[in-house]
Order: sequence, then C-alpha cells, then structure tokens
Amino acid sequence: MTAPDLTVVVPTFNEAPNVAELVRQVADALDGVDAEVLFVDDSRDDTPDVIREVAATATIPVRLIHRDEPVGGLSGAVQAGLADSAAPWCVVMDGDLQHPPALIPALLATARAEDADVVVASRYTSDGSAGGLANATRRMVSSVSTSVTRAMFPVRLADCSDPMTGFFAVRREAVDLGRLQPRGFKILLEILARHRLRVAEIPFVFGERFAGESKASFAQGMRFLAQLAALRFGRMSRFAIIGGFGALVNIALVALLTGFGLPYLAAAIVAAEITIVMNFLLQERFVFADLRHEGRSTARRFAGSFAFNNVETAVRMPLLVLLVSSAHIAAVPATAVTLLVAFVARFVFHARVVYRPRSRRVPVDALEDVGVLPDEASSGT
Ligand SMILES: Nc1nc2c(ncn2[C@@H]2O[C@H](COP(=O)(O)OP(=O)(O)OP(=O)(O)O)[C@@H](O)[C@H]2O)c(=O)[nH]1
Ligand SMILES: [Mg+2]
Repeated sequence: MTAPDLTVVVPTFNEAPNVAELVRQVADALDGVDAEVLFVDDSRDDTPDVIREVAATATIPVRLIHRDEPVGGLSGAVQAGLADSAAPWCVVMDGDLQHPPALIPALLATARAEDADVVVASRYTSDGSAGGLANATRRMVSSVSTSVTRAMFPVRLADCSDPMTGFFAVRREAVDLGRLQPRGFKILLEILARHRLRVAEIPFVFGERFAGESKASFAQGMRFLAQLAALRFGRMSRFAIIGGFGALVNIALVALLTGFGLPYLAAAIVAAEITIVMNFLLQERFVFADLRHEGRSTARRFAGSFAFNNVETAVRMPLLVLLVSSAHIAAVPATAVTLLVAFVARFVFHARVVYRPRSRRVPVDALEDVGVLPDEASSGT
C-alpha cells in the first residue's frame, strides 16, 4: 500500500454522534485528493464501534487507533496520529464539526502558495471568529490567553494569531515529534514553540458543536498554564522555584523547632532532611513527571537525590568557610557563589543521573533546559 498525500488526524473522546457526519463532510471536501481519515480515539463509550461501522461504507479510507491507556490527552492523541501517518501533510481537526472540513482544501492550497510548514485556521485573524465557543467567559479566557501567549513567544508566534486552535495543516517532516511534550489541549502551541517553522494562516469561523459534550474544563486550563510555564521557563526554572520554596520551608522549620526548645544544630539538621524529602516529592510531581517512568525505580531515585543533597550540604559548608577565611571573600558573595554552583550541580545531577532514561539518549528537552540546544523556550530569542 502506498502512502496517501494527506492524513486528516481527528482526536476523539466520546464523539460517536459526530463521526458519520464528519467523515461525510471530509470525503466531500477532499473529493479527488488521495487522502485518509485517521481517528485517534480515547473514548470510553461506543465511539470506536461507530468509527469501524462508518469506515466500512465511507468513500474515503478511514483508519482508527484506539488507545486503551491514553497518554497526553488530546495533544498526545494528535502526536500519536502524526507519528502513525506516512503522508507528507497532515490536517489536524476536532471531531465535533466545530472545524469545517470544507476548509481543508484552502489550508492545503495556502501551504503550497506560501511554501509554509504549518497553515493555521485562525479564529483571530480578519474575518475569523471564535463565536462557537460556548459562552462569553470562554471567549474572553480564549482571547486573553492568546494575547498573553503571543507576548511570551514574540518570535515563534509572530505569524500566528491563533496558536491555541486545534485546526491546522502541518508538513510532517517539519516537526520533530520526539521533541514535543504533549499535555492538555494545545498541541499547536507545543509544535510552534519548539520549532522554527514557516507559518501561514487562513481565517475561519469556529462553529457550534454538532452533537455530544464539551471536554474543555477548568483542569484543562490548569494544564495549559503548566504547559506555558514548561515551554517558556523550562524544567530548570521549575526546579529553581521548588528549590526556593524549599529554602523558605527550611527556615520556617528551624524557627519552629528552636521555638520548641530544640538546640539550633539539631533543628537545622531535622529541617534540612525534611526539606530534602519535600523537595524530592515536589520535583517528582512538577519537574520530572515525564521522566519518572523512564529509568530508575522510585526508591533509587529517592536514594540518589537524598544522597546528593546531603553530600552537597556537607561539602558546601566547609567550602564556604574556606572561601571566607582563606580566600578572603566576603561572606555574602561567597554564600551566593556556593549556592549558585550547588544549584546548577544539583540540577545537572538530577537531570542527567537521577532521572536519566534507561538505554535511551537524554531527551532533547532536558538538554535544552541546561542550555545545550537553543530553543525559544529557553534562549529567549
Ligand atoms: N483522543 C482524545 N481526544 C480528545 C480528548 N479530549 C478531547 N478530545 C477531542 O478533542 C476535540 C476537542 O475537544 P472539545 O471538547 O470539542 O473541546 P473544545 O472544542 O475546546 O470545546 P467545545 O467548544 O465545548 O466543543 C474533540 O474532537 C474531542 O473529542 C482526549 O483526551 N483524547
Ligand atoms: Mg469542540
């Protein structure tokens, strides 16, 4: 079987009542094009059965990937679809007909005319509209978060007025799928922020849902904020925020324990150990969540992290004394320098040793975050 010219990737979660109509409209729009529809489905209802039924009679090839253990939600589904396609171009669109299939030929024509890597169907360019968003609050959240996001990535999103849309065409070879860290709804933002791509746009009017229920939620909003922080500030900044928070907790604990009458040194040791454990738990959740299952066991990660932090503290203190007493550096800059060196060493040790993936190279993202690879996410270009 030869590869088609186009794969229409449709992520679905409980969209059974929309499947037949969507496939009919896509087939109409792509009459004469060598295209296929690829559903990447995480449903818990009968959507996959409906997709198989529709596939049997459709006038366009329809394929289905059903994920029993979905990772990365909607974005993970799109990533899986792009990975599975053998076509040079993919169009990504929702399964609820809010994205009009009739526009697909215009996306492809624009790609050719403007020699683009990505063509975005934008709700926020002239003649576009986000009217189909369910209510005024969602419209406002969408337009404010779009403005903020564009301000945060002034270069990579320069030519894209709607980085949050789920309707776009992409040249598959232009995207390094291994670089994406899919989570939540905003896969286009993930693609654009992590690559340097030629972007073109066409306006479109976001329609109403044809049938079924919305999966947008407050939790999705939170995932989006985490995604923004990860893209803009990277792993190292989250690591730093947790380290700073840990220092505050450490100080508060020393105050509390000495207040209870514990001698200063004992209080300092207890506070330091509690902080080390707390930092480990926070790191697991917020800094290295994506790498937790790739390498060492939890016990070994904890042992590595715990040992490093204790050795680091044990080495840093005498080093500080040495700097101040022998090298005659003032106490404050000496403390600052040792803390900074310790921070970088701690981050590199955790990224390269504690959370090192088994048998594979270190993920590109970890390298980017320690400044090895340039990326708008960490270089600020
Ligand atoms: N595979 C997969 N698809 C999902 C997941 N969550 C949502 N989707 C699909 O992604 C598309 C967009 O989701 P919607 O619920 O329509 O989100 P929305 O368009 O922002 O919200 P509405 O305006 O209320 O429709 C739909 O085709 C969903 O079925 C998921 O976890 N996995
Ligand atoms: Mg929708």
